[in-house]
Amino acid sequence: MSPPRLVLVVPCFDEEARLDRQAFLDFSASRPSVRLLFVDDGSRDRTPGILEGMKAEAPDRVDVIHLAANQGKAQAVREGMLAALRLEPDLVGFWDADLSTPLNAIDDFLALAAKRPEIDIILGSRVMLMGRDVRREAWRHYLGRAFATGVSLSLNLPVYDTQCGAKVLRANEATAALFAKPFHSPWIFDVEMLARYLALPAGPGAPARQSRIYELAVPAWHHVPGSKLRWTDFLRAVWELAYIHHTYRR
Ligand SMILES: Nc1nc2c(ncn2[C@@H]2O[C@H](COP(=O)(O)OP(=O)(O)O)[C@@H](O)[C@H]2O)c(=O)[nH]1
Ligand SMILES: [Mg+2]
Repeated sequence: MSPPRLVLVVPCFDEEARLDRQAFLDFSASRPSVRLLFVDDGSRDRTPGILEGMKAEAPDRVDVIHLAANQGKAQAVREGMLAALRLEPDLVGFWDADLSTPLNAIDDFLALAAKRPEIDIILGSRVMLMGRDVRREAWRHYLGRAFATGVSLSLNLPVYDTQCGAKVLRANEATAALFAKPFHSPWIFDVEMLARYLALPAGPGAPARQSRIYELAVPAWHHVPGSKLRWTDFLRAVWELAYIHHTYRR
């Protein structure tokens, strides 16, 4: 069997009520070059059984990893990405289980990765542009804008949205380095991942790291109820941003 072109990691914590198993199975049947790798993050509900059922239905397209205890999204994604890289695909990525970003958006990521070989990191970005269908809760949108501005200043990076749960990376040494060690910022590991990437040497003759990150405005993004995030988490995120700035930028 040839290695998959993309391994997509889907972290799942207590997702029995939200997981649209059929949407994932239909998607994987229609994209043979994509392999789905679910990480059950110590779920206490029926998520583990649902994931095993999906794997039984599509054993060559679906993998499942079970973490014994809940570790949080950062570590669940990290474990998934390390396992994904071991399959030696061209691309690895992670995607929120609630499908706030619909799976068919993957085609835009694949097209961009093919067209721009120098790009290492493609960040899904929730921008309300005409012709896109981006529906966010107002309070999260505005807090998110304020936070993104903080990230932008702190990393000195013109980034619009670091927190969209849809990201694809080229599988290479640089990407492996991003996930080699556990993240220190469980709430905004996406930002820490970018800070780690920017801190890597560019390599002789290679374009600057910053120019190898691309934000892709997703065609659709819908707020899905059931998020465990509260507005107080914004304060934790700000604290973690200060940590990241201190550790990686100074
Ligand atoms: N909240 C939360 N999500 C987790 C955890 N571990 C994995 N996840 C997954 O992370 C993704 C995002 O979760 P969600 O609650 O929708 O966060 P939000 O979209 O940022 O509000 C989902 O795929 C979750 O199943 C965890 O410990 N807590
Ligand atoms: Mg969500």
